Amino acid sequence: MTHNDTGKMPVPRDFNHPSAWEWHQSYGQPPVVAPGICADAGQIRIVVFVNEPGDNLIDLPIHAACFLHVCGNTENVGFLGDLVRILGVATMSNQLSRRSVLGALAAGGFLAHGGFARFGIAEAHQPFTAAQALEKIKAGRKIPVILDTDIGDDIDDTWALVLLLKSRQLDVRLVVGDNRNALYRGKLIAKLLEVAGRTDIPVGLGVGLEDRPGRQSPWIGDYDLKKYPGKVHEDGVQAIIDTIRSSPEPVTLICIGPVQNIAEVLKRAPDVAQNARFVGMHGSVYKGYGGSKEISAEYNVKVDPKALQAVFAASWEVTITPLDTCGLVHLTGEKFRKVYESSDKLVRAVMDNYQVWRETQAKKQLPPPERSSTLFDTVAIYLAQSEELTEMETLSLTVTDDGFTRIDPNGRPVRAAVRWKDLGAYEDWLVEHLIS
Ligand SMILES: [Ca+2]
Repeated sequence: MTHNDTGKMPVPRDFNHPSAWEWHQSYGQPPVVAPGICADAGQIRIVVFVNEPGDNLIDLPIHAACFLHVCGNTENVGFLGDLVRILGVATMSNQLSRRSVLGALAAGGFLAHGGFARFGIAEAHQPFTAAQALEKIKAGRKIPVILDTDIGDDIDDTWALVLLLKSRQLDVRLVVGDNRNALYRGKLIAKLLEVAGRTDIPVGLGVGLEDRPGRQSPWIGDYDLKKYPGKVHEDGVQAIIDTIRSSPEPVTLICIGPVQNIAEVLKRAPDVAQNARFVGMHGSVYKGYGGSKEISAEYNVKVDPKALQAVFAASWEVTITPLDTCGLVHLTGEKFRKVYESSDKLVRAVMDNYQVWRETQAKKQLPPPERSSTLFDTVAIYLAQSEELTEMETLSLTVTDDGFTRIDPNGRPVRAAVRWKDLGAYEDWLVEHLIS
């Protein structure tokens, strides 16, 4: 053991549980890594590899600052029981399954017993939090953000991108198209950035370089992405990685699509979770579509549940607007009219796209709209810069394979905007920011 800088607490840099050797004897094969706790590169891990490294490795954050990597099966319950005991969870059943051990750790048994401080490890990586980001904004500073968007399907992403470009608090470093059909989405993003006069913002092409027509194709017309005056990254996933890695201050990743890009980011570069926080429009916690009492398999989750599972397994802070809040946002009456009649060129672009989108939906000319569609994604843009109008709850959530975000003691902590304090005030905020 060594001592940390304060000299007060022993730091078990390479702490091996005494039963590692016994385990080795019992099972006849050496562990790939001796079970125990190690600290490296500012990242603390509990590492347990049992026989099949890589085969069924699962990553489960038991605390935003920690990873638990377990590779093995329920034959190793005795060993896992030892691990649980050294972590201070004394009353576990002998019939431990891997899942129950993980669940017990995740549910706070580990942290409640002192967590890593129990072992004198104090220098764990601390994730970038919403509180820190909002503090910077309150102090009058902009925060760097990346937008990952499936713009070009539902129209709310177009509203969200324009809202983002209007923000005086958010410094947009990159916009990447999500959910495949990357060339179609890239053209739409680039043309909107040209309208905004913001070709300083790079465009990234996400996973799936197809160029299929979409509902906003008539607005894109014959726009040539090669002529975009700014930078176009053909590998948008790598652009996200590079932007986060090279940012001197942590990045807020705003995700308003099914996050296949982000799953790929985390696969290639799990370290980015240490310099970013995740703010997404995802899921359904207490309410479903249209405020229904039945929760829904929300679209951004259902398209690719495994992608959001990867996001939830990463060690960053996760904040979401589920349908509970974002699914209630529409502009009607005078509020809609203010936007509809605005002469601002970006708002005109939104309205032109809205008209095209409505026509492609209905296959016929419609009368001028009286109201917006549901503006789900705008709420993620809002949450990246303010939480004053929403009630936030930190819930233990799991992404199920059928696309639900369920409250589950085996889940991970997620900050969710579960209710509006004042929906009308949000609608006013939205209109004012759009037409400003
Ligand atoms: Ca979207």
